[in-house]
Amino acid sequence: MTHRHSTRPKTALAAAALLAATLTGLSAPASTAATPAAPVAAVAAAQHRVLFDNSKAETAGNADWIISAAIPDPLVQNANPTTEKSWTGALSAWGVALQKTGAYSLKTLPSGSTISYGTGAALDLANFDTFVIPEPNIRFSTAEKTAIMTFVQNGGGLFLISDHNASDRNNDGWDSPKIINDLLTTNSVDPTDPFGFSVDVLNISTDNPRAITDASNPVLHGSFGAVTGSILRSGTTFTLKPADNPAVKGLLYRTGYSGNTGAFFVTSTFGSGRVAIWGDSSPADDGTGQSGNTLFNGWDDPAGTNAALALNATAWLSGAS
Ligand SMILES: [Ca+2]
Ligand SMILES: [Ca+2]
Ligand SMILES: [Ca+2]
Repeated sequence: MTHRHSTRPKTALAAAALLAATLTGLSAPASTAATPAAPVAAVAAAQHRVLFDNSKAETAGNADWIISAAIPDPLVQNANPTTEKSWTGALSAWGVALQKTGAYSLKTLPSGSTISYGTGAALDLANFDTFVIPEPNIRFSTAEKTAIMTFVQNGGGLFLISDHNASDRNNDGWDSPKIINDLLTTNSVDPTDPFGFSVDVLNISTDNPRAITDASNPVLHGSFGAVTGSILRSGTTFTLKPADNPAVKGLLYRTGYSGNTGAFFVTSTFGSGRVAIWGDSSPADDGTGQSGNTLFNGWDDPAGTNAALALNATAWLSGAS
């Protein structure tokens, strides 16, 4: 499906920038070429655009699901991050790992924003390849549901993370399982399980879900490493509904489950876009973030290969694999 990116002007722009960088490099004196060339090269290579959502109370309670406290642009906090602590947020390990490849451009949709598609705004979904919604805690509006679904239908990548039942961190009556199921059943584009799964309304205390065996799967075997398992620490699972969308595929399962029940990480396609969903926010938690939050390092937990799973999935959603 990489064809969906070939028609976008960014490819030509990136090629032009690369050519410009090459020409600059050729003409620059050897004594000064190394230092100034680095940021130019990074810009030229940044072709996968990922937007992380923070418009749905993703930092409520003990959640701190942001890649950086600098919003919308994490580079304002540190333009050349070296470790997850270069950026502040419990998802900073995720963001920094992508940034360090030089192949990603990352932004965060600020609190108070409206998710849009096709408005021409700088943070409109049409300007991104992938949209990550890490445990939403506010229900999407009708217009936002249309925007998300149309974005995916037209080739966008959507990465959803659900937490467990009764995880309403901002006490507005809506938690992430309920919010995601609402998206899947009441939207103007396709309200009948468009991606072929639904979120189970469960609170599973602990498990270490394992990956299926599929040597050719780009999420389980991607450029960020092999995925063998993940961790579940108060989370949920998914029920697959291939009759609604045969593209749905369970990649990791809760212990004792397989087939259409108990899936912990699921991928699918819709229109020309791609979708991934994870059944817990804990695996992406890198254990450090803004003060006042109780965080745990799931990202590096040896009981899972959570970094590889998050990063490979982001790459696949973005058309990078
Ligand atoms: Ca809520
Ligand atoms: Ca959890
Ligand atoms: Ca962090």
